[in-house]
Amino acid sequence: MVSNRLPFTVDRRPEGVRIRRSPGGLVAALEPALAQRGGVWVGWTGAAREDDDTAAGAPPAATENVQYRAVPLTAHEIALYYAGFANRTIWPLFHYFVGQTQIDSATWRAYERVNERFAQVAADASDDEALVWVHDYQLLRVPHHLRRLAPRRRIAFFLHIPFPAADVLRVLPWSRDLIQGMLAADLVGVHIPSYADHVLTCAERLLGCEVDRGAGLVRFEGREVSVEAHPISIDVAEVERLAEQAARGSDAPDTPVAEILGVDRLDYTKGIHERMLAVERLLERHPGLRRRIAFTQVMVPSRERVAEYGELKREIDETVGRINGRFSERGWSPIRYLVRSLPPAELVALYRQADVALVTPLRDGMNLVAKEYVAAQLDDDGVLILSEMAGAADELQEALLVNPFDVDEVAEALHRALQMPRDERRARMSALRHRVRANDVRAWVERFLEASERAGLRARNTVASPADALQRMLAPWLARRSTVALFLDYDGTLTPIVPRPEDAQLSEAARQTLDQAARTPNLDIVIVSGRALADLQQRVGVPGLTYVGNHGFEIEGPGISFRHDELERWRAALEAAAAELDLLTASGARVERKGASVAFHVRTVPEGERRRLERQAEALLRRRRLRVSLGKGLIEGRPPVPWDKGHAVLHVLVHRHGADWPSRVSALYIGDDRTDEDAFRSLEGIGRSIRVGPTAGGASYADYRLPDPDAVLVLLRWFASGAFAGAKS
Ligand code: ADQ
Repeated sequence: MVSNRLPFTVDRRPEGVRIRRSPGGLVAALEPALAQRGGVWVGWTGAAREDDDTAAGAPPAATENVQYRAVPLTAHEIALYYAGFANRTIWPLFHYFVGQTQIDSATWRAYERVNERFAQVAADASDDEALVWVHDYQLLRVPHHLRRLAPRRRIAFFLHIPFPAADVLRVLPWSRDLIQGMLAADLVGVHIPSYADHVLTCAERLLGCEVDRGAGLVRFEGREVSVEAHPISIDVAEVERLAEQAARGSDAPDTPVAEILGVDRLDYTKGIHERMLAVERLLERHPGLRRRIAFTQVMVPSRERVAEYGELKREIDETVGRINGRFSERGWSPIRYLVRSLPPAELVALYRQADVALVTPLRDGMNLVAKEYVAAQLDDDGVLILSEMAGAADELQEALLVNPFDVDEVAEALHRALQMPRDERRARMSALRHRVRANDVRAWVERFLEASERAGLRARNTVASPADALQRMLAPWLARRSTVALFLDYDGTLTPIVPRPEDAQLSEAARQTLDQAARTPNLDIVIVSGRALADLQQRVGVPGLTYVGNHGFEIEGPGISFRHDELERWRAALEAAAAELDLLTASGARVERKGASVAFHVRTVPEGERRRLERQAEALLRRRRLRVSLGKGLIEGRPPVPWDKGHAVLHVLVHRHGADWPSRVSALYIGDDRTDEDAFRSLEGIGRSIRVGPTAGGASYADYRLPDPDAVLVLLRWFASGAFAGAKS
C-alpha cells in the first residue's frame, strides 16, 4: 500500500510523542485487507525530517502482518510537494477551481522528486509477486517511477478525487506527465464512470494513445491499461453499530425543532459558505420556519499549511456571525457551528438525530458523509439533500439532488425536505440505505484487488507489440493522404546506440527493409543525421533514398542536391577551429571534420582531464563564433545560422511535394535524440512524430513513443510492405 500518509498520526505533546491510529473507514478497511495478505504500507509520517525524534520520523513497529516504511520529507519538501503542488495545483484543478490553480515549476519539480522517492521505497519494499496499490492525487507520478525501477511489478492506482475533463486538465503545463504517471499502472481506478471517461479522453487527446472505450482500455507504451470505476464506500456495520448505541441513548421526545446537519472537512470544495447562504435564503423566504429549525455545521480543520484554508475559515465565521445576528431570537439561533474533529460515536449520534443532511460540495470525488448519514438512519427516516457535483450522486439518486451553486434551489430543497411526508421520506431513505449497505467498503477493497489481479495478469499475458499498436493509431491518419514521407534518424533510431559512434553499423535486416522500402510506391524515405553526409551515405548504402547529413546542412537524393548557402562562408572558420582542436588531442581526444561542422570527441579521455579539455574546446569554438552544442562525450561546433533538422525536413517536403504538401503527404519523423526534437516541433500539427527510447526529463514534442530500434524496424517493415496503403480502404 502506498499513500501520502501512513495510517496513523504523530502527535507531539509535552509528555512526548504520541502515535494515534487514523480514524476513518478507509484505513479500517485497507489495514485488515493488507494484514490478511501480509504486506507493507509506505507513506509519510506527517512529521518533517528535521524534527526527527526517532518516534516522529520512524513508523511504529510492525503489527501482525503489516510493516510500515516511512518516506522521509524535509520541511521544505512538504511546503513544495504537499502544500504546494498537491494542494495548490492538483487539488483545485481537479475540482474545477481553475482560477485558483497555482502554476509553479518549482513545486512541480519537488512533486516529481518526492514521487520518485515514494516509488523507490515502494520498489525496495516489494518484489515481482507483489501487488503495489498506490493511492491518490499526491502520488500520480509514482506508478511511472515504479515501472521504471521495477518493470514487472503489478501496479494498481486509485484516485480518490474527481478526474477532470480534458479541457480542464490541459490547463496544467504538466498534464501529460500526470496522465503518463498514472497509466504506468496496470489498473487505474476512479469513483464513477464519468471520471473514467475523462481518463480515456485525456489519454487519447493529450497523449495520442489508442483507447478502447467499450473495454475501458488504454494502449500505452506497449501495455494495456484498464481504467475502471470503483465507487468507494464506508464501513456500514460500524456506522450501524454506533447508530444503534446513539438511538438507545437518546430517548428524548421528538423536539419541535427540525435538525439540519452539515459535516465536512473545512475545504472550499465542500460548498460550506454557499450552504450557509441557502439557510439564510430559507429563513428569508419562509419566516414561519424561524425558531423551528436548527442548522448544525461540523467542520474539521484541514491543510492548515495552505493559506486559502485560513481565509476560508474567516469567511465562514463572518457569514455565520452575520446570519445569526440577523435572525437570532431569545433562546434560538439558526446556525450552530463546531470546528473540531468529533469521535465517531458522537458524529454518528449527530447523523442519527438529524432530520435533514445537507451535503452540498461544489465538487467532490465521492463524499462519504452522504453515505454515513444514510447508513445511520436505522429507521429509514431522514432526508438527504445531495449535490449533483458529488460522485455519490451517481449511486444515491433517491436523494434530493441539487446544484450547490444555486442558492435558491438549495433553499427550496431544504423547504421541501422539511415538509416531506413521512411515506416519501421512508421510501427514499430505504432505497438509499439498501444501496449503501450493498456496497460496503470491505467489498470495495476486495473488488478492487480482484480487478487489479485481472489487470495484472492480462498485462503479463499480452506482450502487445508497441509497433502494432502504433500502426493501428497511424492507419486512419495515413489513409487521408496518398503519399507517405518517412524521415528516419540514424543513430539510436535505425541502429542501437554504441559507445563509439564509428561502430554504429546498420543491421542486415534493416538494410534489406530499407532497400525494399526504397521501391515501395507512394513511400518517400529520408534518412536524417548529424553525421557528415558522406559518412551517412556510406553507412546506410541504400540507393534511391534521400540523405540529410550534418544536421540538415547537406541534402542529397533523387531530384535534390542541397548545401546550405552559409556553409561556404563558414568553411574557413570551421577548418581553423578544427586545426586548433588538433592541438588538444594529446590525451586521447579526437577531432572529426564533418564538412558542415567539427566535432571534438572526449569519451576516450581520462575522467580527470575531460572537464578541462571540454572547457578549452568550448572556449575555442566560441572564439570562432561557432554555435556550440554539447553531446554525450562530444562537443560540436556548427555555423551559427538558424538551421537544424526541422528546417531540413521542411525543405525536403517543400522541394519534393510543393508548398501545399500537407494536403497530400503524411509526413512522419522518427528520432531518438535531442536534436530530433527540432524536427518534431516543426511537424507539430502538420505531420506526426515518434520518439524512440526513454527521454531523460520526460518532455518531448513527439506525438508517440517506441521503445527501441527493434520496434522501429517492425514499423518500417510494415511501411515497406506497402500495407499502409491498404489502410485507405
Ligand atoms: P474527503 O475530501 O476528506 O475525502 P469525504 O469523503 O466526505 O471527504 O470524507 C470525509 C470523512 O471525514 C468522513 O468519513 C467524515 O465522517 C469525516 N469527518 C468529516 N468531518 C468530521 C468531523 N468534524 N469529525 C470527525 N470526522 C469528520 C476524499 C475525497 C472524497 C472521497 C474520499 C474517499 O475528497 O470525495 O469520498 O476521499 O475516497
